[in-house]
Amino acid sequence: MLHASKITERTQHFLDLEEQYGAHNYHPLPVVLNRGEGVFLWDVDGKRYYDFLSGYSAVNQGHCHPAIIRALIEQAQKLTLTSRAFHSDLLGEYAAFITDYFGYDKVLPMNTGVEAVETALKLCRRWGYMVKGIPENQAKIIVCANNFHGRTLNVVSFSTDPSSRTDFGPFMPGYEIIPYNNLPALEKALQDKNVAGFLVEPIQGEAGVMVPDEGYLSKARQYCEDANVLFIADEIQTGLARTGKMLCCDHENVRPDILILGKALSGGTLPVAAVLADDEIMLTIKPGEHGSTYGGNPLACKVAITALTVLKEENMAENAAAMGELLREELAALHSPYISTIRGKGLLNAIVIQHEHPEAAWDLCLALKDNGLLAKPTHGDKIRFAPPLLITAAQVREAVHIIGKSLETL
Ligand code: IF1
Repeated sequence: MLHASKITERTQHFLDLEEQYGAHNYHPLPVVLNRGEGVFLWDVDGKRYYDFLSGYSAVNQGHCHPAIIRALIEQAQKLTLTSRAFHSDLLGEYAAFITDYFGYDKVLPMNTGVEAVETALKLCRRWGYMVKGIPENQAKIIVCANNFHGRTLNVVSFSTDPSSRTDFGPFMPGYEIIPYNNLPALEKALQDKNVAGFLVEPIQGEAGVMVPDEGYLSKARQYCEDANVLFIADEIQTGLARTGKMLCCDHENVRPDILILGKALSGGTLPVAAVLADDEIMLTIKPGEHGSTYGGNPLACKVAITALTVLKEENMAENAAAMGELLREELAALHSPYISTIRGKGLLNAIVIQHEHPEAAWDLCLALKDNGLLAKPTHGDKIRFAPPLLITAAQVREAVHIIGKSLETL
């Protein structure tokens, strides 16, 4: 252990409760938070932190954004859920708003990101059978190695991460895994006439913010079009201004056939996800063939309209682009011997730690915590730096100062 982190009695009390009564399905940093505002979080001892994880990009608009919270409170006092057995006055308004916002015929509203991914995969298979004419149960969907699309059994069926898959079998068939950022591999896989779709993250977040080569997305999209295969973009983490454009696909003017959104669609208030597509795809699912209890609930609709509105009104994509440049420049200027790589787009960034001590990235995150900044390693030696998109230049500089000071403890 390179860094003995300080844990107060109050913090330890909450850690012990979780340890005793909560499933051990996470290994969080030893910090207990009870307040968030903008780029900041506070712990139970009143200590303030820069949030450099943003709820894995669910809090792009900043913690407890006033307009989003106001919409949440107002709607929560009127009507929260009708189920889809009946109509509400907000689903139609939201559907018109979000389809205009992203330029698609229709939206299928869901809750968590993985539900939206499952929905997109079902739509893709339906389109494959009903429109492309693939023989029944022969549809294939191409995915990339080192993907992260969620944790349901179907989705982990095509994960290449042992910790997501081991001892969860048997797995769902019909998926072909190819290397990410590899056009020849995609071109080869697309020769199979039973391929219905290609599911891809425009940047692989969990893999450690792997940014593909310039042109990868646009050429992949073109190859799919030529092969009559649906290009499905999982923008759950990269979308909603995080990478400096409203969608990461916008950097290459790529319009996915199926667009998957989640996380910041609610500004971090409640689970809201969405699948957008045109009629030829969306109408392959008929009434009663798919849905969920909370999908499209009026509370989620109201919050999502506001969450999307503030992204544009507060120019968060432009700020993410500018602040991301500044962050990467300032990190490079540290000239730290322990940072081997700095990469990212907009405010989705990661550094790769090089140090003989295998726990160095974790220990650095403990030092960052003690110095007032929260971040967490992904896959061992990579640390994601993804603050809320309203961060200012002065705050970026202060955060990098904290990172520099913390690196010295290594
Ligand atoms: C965890 C990772 C990030 C996602 C993409 C779908 C989903 C996610 C590109 C599913 C969710 C979350 C899940 C959360 C941690 C976080 C994560 F580390 F797991 F991989 F961000 F990189 N597509 N990502 O990133 O959305 O069902 O969770 O709403 O499971 O630990 P969800």
